[in-house]
Formats: sequence, structure tokens, C-alpha cells
Amino acid sequence: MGAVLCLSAAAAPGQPRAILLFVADDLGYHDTSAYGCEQQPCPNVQRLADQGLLFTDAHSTNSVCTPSRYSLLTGQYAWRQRGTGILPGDAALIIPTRDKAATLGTLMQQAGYRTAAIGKWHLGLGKGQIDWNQPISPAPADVGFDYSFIMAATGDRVPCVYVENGRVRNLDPQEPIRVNYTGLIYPGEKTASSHPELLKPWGRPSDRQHADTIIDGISRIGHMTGGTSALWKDQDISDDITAAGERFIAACAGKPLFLYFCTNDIHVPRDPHARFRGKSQLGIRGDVTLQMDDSLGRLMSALQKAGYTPQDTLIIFTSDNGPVISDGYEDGARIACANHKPAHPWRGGKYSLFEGGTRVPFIVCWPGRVQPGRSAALLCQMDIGRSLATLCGISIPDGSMRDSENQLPALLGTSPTGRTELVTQAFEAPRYALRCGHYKYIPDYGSRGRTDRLGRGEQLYNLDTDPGEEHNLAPRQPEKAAELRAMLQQITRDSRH
Ligand code: NG6
Ligand code: CA
Repeated sequence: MGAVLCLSAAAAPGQPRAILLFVADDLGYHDTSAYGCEQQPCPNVQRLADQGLLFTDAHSTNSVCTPSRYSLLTGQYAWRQRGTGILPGDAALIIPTRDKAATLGTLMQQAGYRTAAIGKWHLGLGKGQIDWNQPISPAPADVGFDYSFIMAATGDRVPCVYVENGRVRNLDPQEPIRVNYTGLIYPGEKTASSHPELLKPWGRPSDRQHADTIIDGISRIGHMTGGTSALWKDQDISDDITAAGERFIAACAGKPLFLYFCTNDIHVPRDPHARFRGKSQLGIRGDVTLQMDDSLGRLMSALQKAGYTPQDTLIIFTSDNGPVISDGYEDGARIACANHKPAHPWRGGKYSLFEGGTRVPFIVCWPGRVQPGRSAALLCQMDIGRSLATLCGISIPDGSMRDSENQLPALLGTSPTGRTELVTQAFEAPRYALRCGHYKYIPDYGSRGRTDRLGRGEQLYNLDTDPGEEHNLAPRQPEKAAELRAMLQQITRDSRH
């Protein structure tokens, strides 16, 4: 990975020496034992929950990945910027570069941490028309990450290669990579329709979008040719990125580090390593959840081995959006999870405006500093930026992190309350919901609402008495609905969508 130099010797007193922000992909509120799922013991997540503070009302800003991660890293609602929907694998970088705005990465650098982004990225790279055979710029280095080892987009999108510090890893220049999302099929390219016999049983597409280039026995979204020596093996992704995390931690050798680690699990395609296959009670989706837990455990061990004591180490564990069971492949998850409710007790899941779309697992573990327990504070991942900046005594440049609130007291468990309100968003813009206290408000999206089973008409729920968002109070409490409608309009008035 090249030399990793840690510039400053020690974190300031009161700051952790190591910060691990572990972001799972599509992991639901009820997908681990820590959140009460008896069928899915996850010993490492459980350890964090036992030793840390488990949040029951923490959210991503969006029920899909790209806008959720955009908010996490920039501290801004994604709807303030156009083009922040689910990105194809060849999209340009959507995060403003460091000369334009602070990110979580640049703030942590300013606070003296060596920073890394490892695993799923899905925030674009380069400026468009990307040439995968050349150094790619801008890249994570331009938004605050000293080291990066990333998957450009998702496991189900080409290119299926790792990009390390802006270069495709293990690329043979004799066999250049080409990628397109225009539908162009390359000469000799094998797709799900031309070569179905090449598909692994769990790599068969269940929709048209996932039926393009076959790589490692799984058809993907988008077309790719070349780069054979650089292709990942799906069963090794967890090990590959975890090993990159372990190397980064070891190279920091006890100096302050900030690791933004984004596991590919439990996103589709699900292709667990043989160590985990068949090991869970919940089929292939459960197996990759065990794999995710293992990756977390390995990073925790690597930190200890590198001399970061638990008291030195702040770990935040969360997921980028709510859960989905079947999402593009015939991988058997639907049958294996027939009795599993991954967002329980919330309604909806990935893609949804209901709570299950954005209410995600969120655990803060910092022994000695954060008392173990549970917190019902309303919190958003976007608040991590300003809260950590406050913890580290870093000032945030004007105009950056405008939606990020300092919620350090809630994060550290010294206050039981968090935000007063939060706007959440479902993947098709403009579609917003407002949380204000225990109320949830969803505007009337008319016929457009039906596409994600949102239903018609204005909706108002009291989550204290109705966590499943089943009893619409809007007709009975028109004044409350009107108040929240006005508040939502006020907050989202400069939406760029
Ligand atoms: C959707 C894909 C889905 C998944 C999602 C991104 C289709 C029909 N569905 O467009 O399979 O890849 O994008 O997931 O193509 S996310 O967690 O990165 O947001
Ligand atoms: Ca996701």
C-alpha cells in the first residue's frame, strides 16, 4: 500500500487516538442480535453494544447509499446538491473537493489524524469520462483521505476492481479496462442473456438491470471489458478490504488514525466466503452478516494489536440505509428470511420513506468515556462531522457542514436528547419526510407516492404509540400536520432537485 506516515505524534488529551467509523451496507435495524434479532448472533457488534451506547433513533439522511454517504461525509443534506442519487460506477466525484468545503476526512486531518477510506465508496471518482487505466483524479485524497482502497460504486456495478490511492490495483496495462453504462456491449463480452451457463446459482439476476457483464459468475449493472488481473473475487471482498484496514492500522503504529471503513456486506450480490457459507440461520443474507461481523472483529483486534487500548479507541458502528431482502439476484434470501423482519419494529426498509428506510443501527463504543446503555436521542449520521470537530476542538470553515449539528453530548451519552427535527429522504427526489420529536410527517405525493407503496394523502404518525406507522393521524390532527408541512417546506426550500 505504500508508506503510511502518521504526521502527529499523539491525539490531544480528551480525544481518542483511534476512530473507527464502520459503515455496513443495507444492514437493517433488526439484523443483528445487538438490536434483538435472536436468529442472528453477531458477537463483535454485540460486544460494541455491551460496552457502548446503542441508539434506537439514529438515522441516515436517505434510504439509499449515495445520498446517505454524501451527507455523512459532507454534513449536508444531499438534496442541497443535484446529482446525488444512486450513482453508476463511472460517475464523477460528487463531493466538493477540499479547496471548496470541509469533509469529515479533512476535519479529522486538521485534528491531527491520519485518515483512510476503505471499502465501498459510491460517491463518484474523477471528473466524468473516466479512464480507468490512468491515475484517477479527483479521488478520495482530494476530499480528506490520506489513504484509500475502495470499490468505486457497489458490488453489483462495474468496474469490479479496487481503486487504491486513485489507481486501479493490479491492473495489467496490456489489458486495459473499459466501462460503460450506455448499453454498449463490447466485442466478446459475456452477459446474463448470452452466457447464462457462466452464472453461479446465487449470481443469477432477477431483473433486467443486473443482467449485464458477467464477472466472477455474477452478472452486474453496466458493461466492462479488460482488466482481468485486477478483478475482485466476490468471496474475497470482505477479506481484501479488511486486510487493507489491518495494514492501515498497523502502519499508523499507535499514532492518531481515523478509519472510514465501509464493508460491502450485506449488499447484493451476496457471495460469502466459504468460512461463512451456510453458517447462519438466515441463509446467504445471514451468512454475509456474519462475514461483516467478522470484519469488524478483525479491525478491533488490529487496533489493539497496534497499541490502541479500548480507552484510546472510539468506534461508531452504523449502516448506510435500511434493509432489503431481495435486491436484484435470485440468491434465495427471500425464502431463507421468510420469518425475519430486518427493519422490525419499523415500517419499510431500503428505498422507503417510512422509518425502516433510514432508522439504522448506530452504536458508539468508547470505554471509559461513554457509559454503556441505550439512547433514544434523535440523531443523524450527518451530525458526526460537527460533533467530532467539537470533540477535537476544530473549527469548521464557514459554509461547510451546514446541516451537521453538534450532538456530542448525545453521542457520548451525557445528554438523553438529540436533534429536535430531521428531514429524511427516499431515493426518488423530491420525496421527503420530517421527524419532529416523536412525530413523523409525510407530504401527499399523490400518484407518485404509489410507486413505493407510500400510499396517498398526507400522513402523520405518532411513533411513540405507533412505531409501525399504521395509524395515520393527519385527518384527526390537521393543525399538527399543517405545522409540520410548513416546517418541512421551510427546511427544504432551497432543494436543488
Ligand atoms: C439500485 C439497484 C439495487 C442496488 C441499489 C443501490 C436496480 C433495479 N436496483 O438501482 O440492486 O444496487 O441501486 O444500492 O438496479 S445502494 O445501497 O448502493 O444504494
Ligand atoms: Ca446501501
